[in-house]
This record gives sequence, C-alpha cells and structure tokens, in this order.
Amino acid sequence: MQTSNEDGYELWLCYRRVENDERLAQYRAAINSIVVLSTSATATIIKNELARALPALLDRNVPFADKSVGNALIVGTVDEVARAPLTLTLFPFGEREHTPSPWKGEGWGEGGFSIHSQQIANNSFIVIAANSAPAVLPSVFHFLRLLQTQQDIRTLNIESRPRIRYRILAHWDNLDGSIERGYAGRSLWNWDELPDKIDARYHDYACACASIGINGACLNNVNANAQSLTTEYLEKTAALADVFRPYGIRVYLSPKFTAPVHLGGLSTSDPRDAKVAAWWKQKVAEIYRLIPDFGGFQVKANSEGQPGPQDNGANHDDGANMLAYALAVHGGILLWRAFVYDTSVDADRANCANKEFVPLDGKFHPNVLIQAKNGPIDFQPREPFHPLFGAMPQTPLALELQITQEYFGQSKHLVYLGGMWQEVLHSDTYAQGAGSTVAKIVSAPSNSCIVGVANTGTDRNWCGHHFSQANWYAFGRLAWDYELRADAIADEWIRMMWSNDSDVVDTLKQMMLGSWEACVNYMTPLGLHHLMKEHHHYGPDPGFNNAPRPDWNNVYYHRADANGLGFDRSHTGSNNVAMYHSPLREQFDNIETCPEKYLLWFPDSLTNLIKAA
Ligand code: BDP
Repeated sequence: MQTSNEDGYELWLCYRRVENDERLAQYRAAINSIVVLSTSATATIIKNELARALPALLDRNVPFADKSVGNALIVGTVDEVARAPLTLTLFPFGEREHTPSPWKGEGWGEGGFSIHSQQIANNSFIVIAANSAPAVLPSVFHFLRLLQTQQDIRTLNIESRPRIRYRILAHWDNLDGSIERGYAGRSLWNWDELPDKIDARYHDYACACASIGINGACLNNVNANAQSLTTEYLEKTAALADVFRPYGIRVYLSPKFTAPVHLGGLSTSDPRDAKVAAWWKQKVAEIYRLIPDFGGFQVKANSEGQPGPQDNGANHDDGANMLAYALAVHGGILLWRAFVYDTSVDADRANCANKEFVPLDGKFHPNVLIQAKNGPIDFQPREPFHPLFGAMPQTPLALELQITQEYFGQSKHLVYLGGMWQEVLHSDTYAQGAGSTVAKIVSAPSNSCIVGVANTGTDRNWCGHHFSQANWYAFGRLAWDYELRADAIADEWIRMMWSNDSDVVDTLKQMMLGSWEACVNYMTPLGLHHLMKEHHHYGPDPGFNNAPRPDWNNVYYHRADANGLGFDRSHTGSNNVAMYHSPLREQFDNIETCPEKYLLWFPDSLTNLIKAA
C-alpha cells in the first residue's frame, strides 16, 4: 500500500503522522508497546494492522511484547484478557453487569467491545476487549480511529455494541465480472481465477469492511444466475469465505429461484413440491459442507422478471419458508426482498409490497427477514419511508439501502448519503405510537439486518470517486450504530481520509452535508421522482414515455400537464397514504399538512390547487 493515499486505495485506513503535537506526545506516552493476546488468524490481521498503523501515526517504532510492562495497549477477547498471564489484574470483567442482549444473552452481543484506560501504579494501560474473536478487529479499528481523528485518549471508557446484528454489503456482481449499477470498474471477485488465485485485494476489501463493522457480503447479483450454485462456483465462493472468515465476514448468495430446474433437472421449482424442497435441502447442505459459517440467501423473487413461487401459483411465504427451512438447521438466514410491483396487484407501485406482504405477516419461518428498500418506489433521491416498516409487527424486516449511486449521479457526482439514511432510520412510523422509528423496527428482532447495495469495484479507488467511499463508510458506521449522526460520520471520515486541518474538515464537510439536498433539488424536488434516463438512470428525461409498462415511464410519475403535476397518492388517488399509521396518513393526505418535501409525492396537490384557483 502507498502511504500518501492520493489514489484513494487505502480508503479511510490511511495512517498519517498525528499532526497535533500535543496529541502526538500523549499517544507516544500512552503506547510504548502492544500486547496482542490471542494467536488466531484474526490476531495476525490485528498485529499486521497495528504494525502498519501505530509507527506511522506515532512516527516511531512501537514494539510488540508478550507481557505488559506498562503504558501498553492490550488487545484480546474478554476471556483472553481475563485469563491473560499478566502480572496485573487488568480489568474486572467477571464483575461486569450484563444487560440482556437480544441475540446472545449478554450485554454486548457477539460484536460488542470495550476500550478502557486502566491506571495501575505509575503505569497506564489501554485495554481493548471484545466478546468474540472476530469482534476484536472492529474494536481495534475503533481505537485507531480515535488516533486518526486525534481524540484525547487519556481516560477511555468506551463500550460499543452493534445495534443491528447482520450488517451486509450486497454486491450486484455478475459472474462475468460486470456489475449491475456498478460505477467503479469490474467486480472485485475474479471468478475465473478463483479458487486457486487469491487476489490480495480480497484481504484489503475484508479489512475495510471489518473496520466499519460490516459482517456480511452477499457476493452475487439479486438478478441471479443459477450457475453460482454449481459445485464449481460454490468452491470459488468457499475460497472467498475462507479469506473473509478471520475478518468476521460471512458470505451470502443470491440464488436463482428456478435453480432446481436449471441445475437439478427437475420439471418444476414449485416450493410446495417435495422434490424441490429436497433439492434445496441438499444444495444448502453442500454449501455448508464447503462454508460452515455461510450466512444465508438473499432472494429477489417475482420481481422485474425474476422467477419466484408465484409462477407456480404458490406465494412468497411458501417460497421463503421452503428455503428458510433448508437454511435453519445450519443457522443461516433468508432475506426475502419485498421489491415487488406487479401492476395487477396495484397500479401504484408504492402500494404493491404492502398489498402482497402485509397479509402474510406471521406466516414466515423465524429465520426469514423481509427486506424492504428505504422507500416504496426505488432508491430515489428522496422518498418517504417504506410503509412496510410498521405494517408487519410479527415479521423481522430488513432495511435495504443503496450505497452505489444509481440515481445520484453515479460516480460523477459528489453526493454524501449519510443524511438521507439518517432521515429514513429516524422516520417515525407511529406503528406503536410515537417513537416507533424505522431504526427501532429494524433493530428490534434478534435477526435484525441492514443491507447496503455496494459501490465497490476494481477501480484503484474502489468506488469510482474518492467521495463515494464516504458512503461505504457511512453505511457501515450507521449499520453499527444508527444513533450516530451523519455529520459526525462525515467529520471522522474526512479526518481519516483527508486531514485533521480544520479548514479542510470544515470545507469538505460543508460540501458533503449540503450535497444530498442539492441532489434532491436538482433531480427530484418536492417529491417528484423517477425522472431519470431509462436503462442507465443517469441524467433527466422527464418526457420519457416509451417503456413496455406504464410504471417504467417518467410521465407516469410526474403527471405533468396543463393543470399541474405530481402523483396523487391521497385518498382521492392511489390511497397510498392509508398504508401509513395515523397521524401520518392524515398529514400526508392533506396539502396543508403534508411536509413540503413530499408535496408532489402524496397529496392531490398542485393539480387541485390550480383547478381550485
Ligand atoms: C433497481 C435497479 C435494478 C435492480 C433493482 C432491484 O435499477 O438494476 O435490479 O432495483 O433492486 O433500482 O432489484
């Protein structure tokens, strides 16, 4: 790796000499040596990263030691720290009060960690301890982030645990190396060379993900190719899983629903057919033989031409449960996407998912999560939150965000998405009264999950645009802790990536924080949406009206004519407002109370106003 990071390859993991002299002196005094307690593969990664980072940040050698001799950094799992053959009792972990965790019965969950300062006699220690071996890595990165952003580390008392259990990057990568909606080169996964050749970049990718707490990668496009489930490709996937494992990252796949026909020679993919279920059971068992910690499947079914259970007269629950059942015995999860918009269900695409999925609430196997995009149309620059959030109380819902800038000027425009994601996460659904935010709904079940459609590729700077890296970064940070503020995330990213100089930080932050709203204003103001060029989705084309289905036409969405413009989703129109809980449904229904940002999304607005005038 280069150290100047001008080409952006190092992402936010570039370690420059600490510019602030006072801080530098403080860090040098605090870290004389490093003790990494375990000997696992993860520990080797930690050692390598600390060996790269600390000498660069502190501008001097920082040796590794077996035993703490004071003013040391101690790194390990909670158990390792407690058992450490050190001459000092470092930390009273055994006496720690644990609050029940939703998924592990312990206070921090499987990903939680602490970073504490401990003063004993004249010696100070910084103890980094995590609940599980893979979680030690993000905790080390958390500590390095403190140095990169020049925080005061004299008295550290940090505890952190992920609020969402599964934090997954979804790669829309095809097996031929192309990427659907990819703007940063080719796929990182070189299927032709795998499993024999392991590109060093796979490690760097995993390291970057681990540094922000991402713990899953779904490797192939949701518009799936059945070939990814052949033994040949599963062996390639297993090779990637082997690389990612010590970084705490599990792999997931998007299966083609008709794989039993394509690969198994069966005459049907009907999920109610015993032979089909048996085929999947066997296929899943094969996957787990090769990849014992395989994460699960992400499925796009009966959506945009992809096959699914409805092709055979079955429904989403039949399809999802059949796959989920096969995964459950191995501990895998099933992400079933709710991105469906069959015009026979409803002419307004924003209504379709609720109409199809709400009646199925409570019918899914416990390891199924229904995955909805942030908004009900399709990752537009601004949408209200998807009304499925808050409408399926008995089903875990996963939130899908799009990191790749399909509708945001792709790799050409600087658009920082942290603010948008913060807005959706903090949107109040009122499902259980005030305070039922999307974030709370998503994080409540033990199988909580957030998925981000990745923006990575083989471009040297990974994301096509240095500033697009900030969106990868913000996704990971928010997935870990949705209470983090988008501006604080931008601040730390700028400091890590560019500089701690206040002029640089202030200038870049201003550009980043204003960029999303600017994008909304020049692309989809006041709730107008779906105005982009067909197919590639770059640039405006409001007059487009030649698509094979009405809801792929831009005129269908803006409805501009001599009388006004905007989509009528009020009770006089598609009645999409009724899918929201009170008081939102009344608020959105009325032009007087509808937030301005949704003026052309919900109410029978300007058309009526103009008619009335
Ligand atoms: C749309 C994309 C399309 C994806 C689809 C999806 O234009 O390429 O396949 O979403 O999420 O935004 O399945």
